[in-house]
Amino acid sequence: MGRIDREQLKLYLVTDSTGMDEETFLRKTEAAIRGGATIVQIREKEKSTREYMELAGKVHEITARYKVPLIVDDRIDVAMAIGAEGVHLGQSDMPVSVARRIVGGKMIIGATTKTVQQAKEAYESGADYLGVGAIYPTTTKVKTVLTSVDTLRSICEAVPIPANAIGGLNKDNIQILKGVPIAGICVVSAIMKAEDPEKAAAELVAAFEELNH
Ligand code: TZP
Ligand code: MG
Repeated sequence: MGRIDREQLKLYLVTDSTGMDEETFLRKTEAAIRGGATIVQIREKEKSTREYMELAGKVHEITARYKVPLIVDDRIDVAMAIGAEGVHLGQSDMPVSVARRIVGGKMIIGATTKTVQQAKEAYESGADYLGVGAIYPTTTKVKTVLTSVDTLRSICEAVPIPANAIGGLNKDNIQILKGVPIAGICVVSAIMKAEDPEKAAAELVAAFEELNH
């Protein structure tokens, strides 16, 4: 069996604690899981290593209760330290091949890829899933360029591992992905900035399932 099932990628929450106190952040994250988030990535760009570890540990306590995998953005050390299920690596992070050598065969590795060549390389290096985007412009702090839906489709068709779309996605605009063989959608703001993250997550799951009818 693989390290991750396609179904587990259906609604991929990427967290962002910016502008929230910790209690609110943890409450929103848990609400999103109750609403249907199938996997969670903790993504922190400003925190010290110690702070990142501590917050990731708290998120892991929540995700473990719901049997949802926790992925740590950027940092294999933090992921290993807290016993997270996985790590997510971008094109400026540690190469997937090196990370795979360090973390061993059990940990999930996700990779951000924007071209078919990057996708093939990530797959051949041991990545388990891909994140592709940004599909739409995003308000989340990230260094990224837009990726076309055509490129997303080509990536899905070029590699046997599942790929998710990311970037500016919400329940009202994912129709653009209809017919593209993605495993799921990754969202930050559509859940983290929602008044009711549980409802937001449930609506995103419904909208995604609608795409596949
Ligand atoms: N990578 C590409 S776009 C993005 C990342 C991390 C941010 C997506 O955030 P949002 O709020 O769902 O647009
Ligand atoms: Mg990164």
